[in-house]
Amino acid sequence: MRPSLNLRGMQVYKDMLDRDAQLALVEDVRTIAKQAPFVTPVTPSGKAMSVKMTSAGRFGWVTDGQGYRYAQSHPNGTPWPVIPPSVLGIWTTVAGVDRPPECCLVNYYGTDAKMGMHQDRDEANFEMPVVSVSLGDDALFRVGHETRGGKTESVWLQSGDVVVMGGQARLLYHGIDRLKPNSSTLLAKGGRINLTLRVVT
Ligand code: MD6
Ligand code: FE
Repeated sequence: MRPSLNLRGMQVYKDMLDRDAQLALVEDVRTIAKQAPFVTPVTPSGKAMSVKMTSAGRFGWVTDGQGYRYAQSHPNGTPWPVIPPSVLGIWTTVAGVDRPPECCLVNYYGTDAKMGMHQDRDEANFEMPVVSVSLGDDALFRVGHETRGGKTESVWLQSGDVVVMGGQARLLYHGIDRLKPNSSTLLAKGGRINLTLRVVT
């Protein structure tokens, strides 16, 4: 499979997942959230983030008074659910590496949610890419440089799109500026789900 678009080295596979595959993933997310409910993360400065988060896999992403980190259990004490086979299949198709993902972070964006510009740099091996899957409403994805600031480029990510952030692009700053409300009928209550897959160790 070839990416349909390259944004500063980020490979974007437009429309990789058809409607049935997207609906199956939403069901998988519901199953994950039953065991590991969504929580509102709090930044180290004490602000609530606008997205809600949960995880699957050996590691999940948690925030607490000490900041952000990977943890082997949900804040409620239970281990994270396993990463669904459907999600592992996406990784195998596009990641191009011989290790499976150890974390599937699940972000839910309500209509007004966004994510500030950030780097994904809490993993041990930057030769391992990050793969992201978009479900639901369109989202404006902005990509910059390895340091903050400078000229940026943006693309609207749509339901079924998959992004691979690897190689030279692995440490680029990126974020979600805003959603386009009601642009998708996938989620009955609207909003967007983003899955990000990572090798952590
Ligand atoms: C999002 N994505 O699409 C936020 N990170 O909601 C990310 O932060 C991201 O899309 C690493 C690699 C790809 C991504
Ligand atoms: Fe990210």
